[in-house]
Formats: sequence, C-alpha cells, structure tokens
Amino acid sequence: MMPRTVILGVIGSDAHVVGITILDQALSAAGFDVVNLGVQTSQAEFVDAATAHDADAVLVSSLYGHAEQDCRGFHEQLAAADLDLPTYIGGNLAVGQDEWTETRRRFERMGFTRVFDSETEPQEAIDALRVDLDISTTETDRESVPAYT
Ligand code: B12
Repeated sequence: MMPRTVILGVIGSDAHVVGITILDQALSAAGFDVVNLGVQTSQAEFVDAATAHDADAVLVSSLYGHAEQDCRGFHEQLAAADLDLPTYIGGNLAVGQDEWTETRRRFERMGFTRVFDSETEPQEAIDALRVDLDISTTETDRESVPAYT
C-alpha cells in the first residue's frame, strides 16, 4: 500500500502549535506521509502544498477563534486548483456560545468533509481518514467511525 499524503497546518494568524504537533506524530506513526506546514499558514500555502505533494487529504487546525474568517473561500481555492480531496478542520471552532451542532454544520456548509471539536483524539482523525481514503483495516477498526455520506 502506498503511503497516503496529508497536508497539515494551522490556518490564518493562529500560532497554537501543540495540537498539530501531536496530530503530526500520531498520523506519522499510523503510516501517513505528513506535510506539516506549521502555524500561521495561508490558504494559498495549503493549496500549493496539496498540489505540490499530490495530497490525499488536507487537515486544517484552528484554535484562536477566527476559523470561519480564515477559511472563507478556501474550498473555492481548492476547486480552482482542481483539488478534489477530503478536507478536515478541527480545534476550537465555536464562536461565542454557539452549539457544537450548529458550528459543525456551518463548517460543513463551507465545504469541509469532517469537522472535529477540541476534544478530538488523534485516533478519531486517523479512523476517519482510513474510511474516507478507503484504506483497508480490520472490520472492527472500520466500525469505529461512520462512513461519510
Ligand atoms: C497554550 C495556549 C496558548 C499559547 C500557544 C503556544 C503555542 N506556541 O502553541 C499562547 C500563550 C501563545 C496563546 C496565545 C493566544 N491564545 Co491561546 N491557548 C492556549 C491553550 C491554553 C492551550 C492550547 C493547547 O496547546 N492545547 C493542547 C493541544 C494538544 O490541544 P489542541 O490545541 O486543542 O489540539 C487538539 C484538538 O483540538 C484537536 N485538533 C486541533 N486541530 C485539529 C485539526 C484537525 C483536522 C483535527 C482532526 C483535530 C484537531 O486535536 C489536537 C490534539 O488532540 C488554550 C486553551 C485550551 N485549554 O485549549 C488557549 C486558547 C486556544 N487560546 C485562546 C486565545 C484567545 C489566544 C490568543 C488570541 C490570546 C490573545 N488575546 O493574545 C492568542 C493567539 C495568538 C495567536 N496568534 O495564535 C483561546 C481561543 C478562544 C476561542 N477559540 O474562542 C483559548 C481556547 C483559551 C480561552 N479559553 O480563551 N495561547
């Protein structure tokens, strides 16, 4: 099986690095090729890296509360670059007192394939990638996350 390449980074002016460091380690240990763009990554940098590395998925992190602004137009940029791949976003995405369900829906409407909250364990993202990228595992592993419809 060819290793799958995932682009990982913290979008916008956000400088919170601990979350993506942990995700990078967990994804690498699980066999993914991780291109870690680090903190304060622009939309264009995500798009360019996904193109350059022929990426299988893009994982966006945002902790500081400006995820919605920072991601506006992101999926249009991906489409303009002819990139059709799963996009995940995670971290601290809620604005004010928003319900999580509402927050998740908002980011799904923006085009993200999956939306994760700040309680997310790296294994959840790994399980989701295995489903979305059709990476075969045992049936038991597959049951831990629902297929995206
Ligand atoms: C440490 C910290 C800082 C440090 C960051 C140091 C560094 N270089 O990383 C410093 C002091 C610099 C900082 C600054 C600021 N911070 Co700060 N910070 C934190 C704090 C205390 C911990 C973050 C952390 O490292 N957590 C540990 C890691 C392991 O967890 P994590 O980041 O949540 O990541 C996990 C999950 O979220 C998830 N995940 C994250 N991304 C993704 C992506 C995908 C695709 C998936 C699947 C999962 C996933 O998986 C990760 C691993 O389990 C949090 C509060 C908190 N307890 O979360 C506030 C917090 C994130 N900060 C906050 C704020 C407001 C700021 C500042 C704006 C403060 C200011 N006014 O200056 C600045 C922003 C500066 C900037 N440009 O980014 C707020 C954000 C509020 C919001 N989102 O609504 C928080 C929540 C504190 C609060 N309660 O108010 N901060």
